[in-house]
Amino acid sequence: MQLEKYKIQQHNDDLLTGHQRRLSFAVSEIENAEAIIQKLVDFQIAIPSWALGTGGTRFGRFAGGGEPRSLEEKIEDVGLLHALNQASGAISLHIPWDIPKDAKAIKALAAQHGLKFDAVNSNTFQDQADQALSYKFGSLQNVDKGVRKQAIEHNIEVIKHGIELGSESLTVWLSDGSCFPGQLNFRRAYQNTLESLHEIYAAMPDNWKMFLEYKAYEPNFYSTTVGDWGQSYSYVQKLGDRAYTLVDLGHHLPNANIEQIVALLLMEEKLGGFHFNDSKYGDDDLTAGAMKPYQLFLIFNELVDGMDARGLNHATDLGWMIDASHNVKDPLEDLLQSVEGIMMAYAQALSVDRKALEEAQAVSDVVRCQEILQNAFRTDVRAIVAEARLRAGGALNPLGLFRHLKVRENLIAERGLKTVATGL
Ligand code: LRH
Ligand code: MN
Repeated sequence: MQLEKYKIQQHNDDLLTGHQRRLSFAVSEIENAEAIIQKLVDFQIAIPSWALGTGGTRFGRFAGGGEPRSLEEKIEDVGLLHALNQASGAISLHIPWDIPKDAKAIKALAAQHGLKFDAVNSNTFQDQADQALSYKFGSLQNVDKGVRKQAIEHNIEVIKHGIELGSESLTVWLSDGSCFPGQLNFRRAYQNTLESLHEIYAAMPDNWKMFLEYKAYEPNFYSTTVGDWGQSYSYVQKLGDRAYTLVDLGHHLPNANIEQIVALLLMEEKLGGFHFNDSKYGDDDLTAGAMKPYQLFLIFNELVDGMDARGLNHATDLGWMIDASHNVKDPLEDLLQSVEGIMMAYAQALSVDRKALEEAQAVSDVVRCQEILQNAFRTDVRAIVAEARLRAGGALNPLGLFRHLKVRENLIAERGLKTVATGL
């Protein structure tokens, strides 16, 4: 469904007066508002190609209708999100769920929608119909050298698809691990995995990055071979300068201090990027900022501090991606909310009075430190985030316009109720 510019203009005209009132108050409250708005305009979050349909669990899946039936329709849907919020300017593909049949045509279609291709994701956690050897007992860790070879070749295949689309990074998430004590020799599993990752790393073009995503558990329920930030860090240290750790917010054990992990990986120059989502219990893949918005703010607080300490370009030097699954929400509405949640956390982190915080930390004035952080977290930055959208040509209220234009109803009319998108 194409979204005409005049419809966004009309929507913004109706909301402008209220917006300007809220904006002038926010600007009066936030010292560096102008600089923050510019940073927000530049900040783009990649949308996962595997999260444009209804997700499910082993207990059931409740399809919402109008889901994309092809990669072309997925690009149209991400294009629509980007037209609404001007902050979703990239799509992250998962192979083989989204193999481009004609890469040139797909790249051109994405460009028409103002979209680039972010990291491509390999998949050695499922057996494909035409696959010779099973990944039941793992892929890169597998005791069978033939299985490891098959998995390495798949990753190299994924890199080839990425090169054709203009992507410059590969995300490797391995479900590899074990379900019972004694099932696995941890040292051999580590060595097999490292040896295999070396072959994949060597196959990447010189300007590519490898993101090694860790996860505490699921689908294995006793050990995971890339199970936490320390293990991922240990691999990427050995692999080379262009191997980094990827932090999926849902991949930690309960109460893990993710913002501290982020601060250390960034300091060690081994933080590659994120899969943003939220969770209360496990890898729930819920809307970013829906459960723990303060944690998301604290993570961005460490990101802004750590990136500025190294003079990094906020918009381009790390991989900003969403990884979510939608069991009860409309997939596109959920993604609009996730982008908004991330942009607000980033804007609040940019508004932190860093000089005052450093002075308070230097004298261990714990109370003042909290006051400074929570003042930023309690600052309403919604008008600032909306202003960035407005300046970039987006809608002041993306979700409101999405509903006003009856986008889902139109997609159901166009695609039908029973269509199922590839992915999770
Ligand atoms: C694993 C994960 C990984 C993807 C998959 C879709 O839980 O986060 O990033 O490959 O979800
Ligand atoms: Mn992920």
